[in-house]
Amino acid sequence: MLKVGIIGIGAMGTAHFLRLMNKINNATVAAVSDINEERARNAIAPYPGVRFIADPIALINDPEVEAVVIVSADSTHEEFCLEALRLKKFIFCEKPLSSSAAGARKVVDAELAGGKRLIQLGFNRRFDPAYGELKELVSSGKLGMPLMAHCAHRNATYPEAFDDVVAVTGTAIHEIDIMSWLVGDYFTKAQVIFPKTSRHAKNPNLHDPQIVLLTTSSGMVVNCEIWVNCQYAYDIRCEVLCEDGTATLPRHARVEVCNANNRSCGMTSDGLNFFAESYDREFQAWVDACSADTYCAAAASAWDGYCAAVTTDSCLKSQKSGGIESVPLTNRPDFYC
Ligand code: ISE
Repeated sequence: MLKVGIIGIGAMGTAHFLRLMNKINNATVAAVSDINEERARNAIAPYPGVRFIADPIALINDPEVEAVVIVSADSTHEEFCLEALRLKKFIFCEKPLSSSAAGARKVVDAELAGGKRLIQLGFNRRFDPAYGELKELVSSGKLGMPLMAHCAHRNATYPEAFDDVVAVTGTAIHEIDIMSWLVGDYFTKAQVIFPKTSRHAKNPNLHDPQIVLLTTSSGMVVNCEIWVNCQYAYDIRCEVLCEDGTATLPRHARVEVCNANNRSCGMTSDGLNFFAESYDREFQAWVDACSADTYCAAAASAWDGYCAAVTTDSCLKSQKSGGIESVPLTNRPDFYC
């Protein structure tokens, strides 16, 4: 039974906590840490065996904690990864690996220096069955070479504190990772374009929607619409245009209702619910890998987190310049191949 410590028990941390306690085989949560003690104590109250440890560094160092799940604020991921790496503990870190490419590189270098792959990054869509099917089809070559892709990432609403930076490092980063994984290529150019902004964008430093235009090393172009206050639901779209046809992510697996001259289909505003199956699968894969003292090859690594961070840095640059920015990626070390 793998004993896990969780840092950060907000909405996503609580969902992961409940998942580990109730759904995932061969794992249990030994302790949690959060800046909001009351929130953490409420979450663990039904589970008397779980301890609250106020200091996240103390949680990572706790002898009972064999593996660490990092779901705290994005700006803390780097520090907690570095501490867990120092102690050679297994890590599940939510994206982003760090708020900057330089920070992500530090984590990669620390993992390389330790000589063992310990980090699994929470790019959950790699475990989503529909994305899996899309990747299989595109890689099979049955539709010919992929030429371009249209993606849309829509959140019903976004917290007021979130701005253009988070729209890229917290939201567009999912599109960046999944599309690079889907077509097996990395991005060399990035540009961000601001259309008209919705009145629902509450933060004056948020342009909403925005278009992130990415070009892969082989010349494929991926356009991603990032619209985080679309109001109507959580909606993720992806259409890959290949030489001999197109492949599209199914819109939803909900029952369609026809009634009173109307055809409708329910949607959800909750991304955790939308991708629930992928989260379950990524956590089971992580626990199985840790228990076998190895890493899950199907999951995103620290290197993937670094590639995504280099790409988001270029997007942030483009938000300011308005131009096309290069994505300065270096070769993947053999350690991550
Ligand atoms: C959030 O951090 C996520 O990971 C969600 O999947 C995404 O839809 C949302 O925009 C992010 O803020």
